[in-house]
Amino acid sequence: MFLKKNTFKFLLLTVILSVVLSACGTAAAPAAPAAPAAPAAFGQASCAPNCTYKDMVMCYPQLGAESDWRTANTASFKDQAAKDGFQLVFSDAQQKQENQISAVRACIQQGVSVIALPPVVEDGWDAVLTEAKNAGIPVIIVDRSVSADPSLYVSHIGSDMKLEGERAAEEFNKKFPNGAKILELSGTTGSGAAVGRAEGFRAKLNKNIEIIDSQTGNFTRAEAVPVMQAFLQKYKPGTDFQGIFIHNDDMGLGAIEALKAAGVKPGDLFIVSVDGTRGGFQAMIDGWFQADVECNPLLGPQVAEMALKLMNGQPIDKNVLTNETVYYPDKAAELLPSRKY
Ligand code: GZL
Repeated sequence: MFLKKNTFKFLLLTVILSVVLSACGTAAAPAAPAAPAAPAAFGQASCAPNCTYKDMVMCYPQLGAESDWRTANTASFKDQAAKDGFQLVFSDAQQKQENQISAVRACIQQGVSVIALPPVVEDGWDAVLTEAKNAGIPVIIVDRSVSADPSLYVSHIGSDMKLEGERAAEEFNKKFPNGAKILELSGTTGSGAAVGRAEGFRAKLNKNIEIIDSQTGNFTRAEAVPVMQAFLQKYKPGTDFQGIFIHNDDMGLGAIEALKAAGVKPGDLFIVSVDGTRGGFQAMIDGWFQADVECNPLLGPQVAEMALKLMNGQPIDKNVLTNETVYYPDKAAELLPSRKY
């Protein structure tokens, strides 16, 4: 009897032990350490990947209100903010870089989602762009370019200013196959628009066409009047010069005022302007401009889309060029009613 009882106990113990050991043996292996979460993309917001425009605060430290082009550019951003429902922190720097830099610093302090910067000139942005980067705020350069290292901003969207200059030169090359002497009324000194247009113009202009003088009108109608008056004091229209390359329509309208006062008639000179504003179209209809190279200011929709992608941690292109063309008098009257700026 003793043997039976102990055998039973032994067998029971064996069963218990084997159940316990097998349970241990089948215990889930320790979970592998969770893979580290992918680092957030630069500029990604805490609402990612579900940010909407309601979450966006865009800083737009506009450079000024110097031209119809700039007015249309401002409206493009304000209209898009109203349409999409994002907050636009807008300021007007009155064409002074120090004012733009102060506005960017204020936006950094505010902790905006994105800074869209339309730089008045190319140089002098490294410090404030570094401050924005160190604050984790992405910068999209809008319209004109900057000379700062591209690592300091996420993207640039704007026109190919060199191509605009080349397109203007091609008009003079076609008009004056046997050569000519021309004047240049250039934009804001040191601005990416003026630098690029001047560079492209000279690169493409035939060698038998001579630029006998060039002065800046700072992209404004008012400043172009005395510049054109001074040109007319020095050079006889038609005799000393046969054409003018003007970096934007507003300066072109100022030049027309001075030309009219000096007795010059539409068509006496070959004038090529840039922007393609309503004023430029009217100058083509009236016979003053023989071509107007398009420069599109309506960048608000694209920049808003780029900014929302950044907030949601999505990649955006480093360089976005606007598609543009050249307008001519023969279509100006037909197209004028549909012009948006
Ligand atoms: C060009 C833009 C220029 C326009 C001018 O992209 O920066 O500035 O050509 C404007 O009309 O003032």
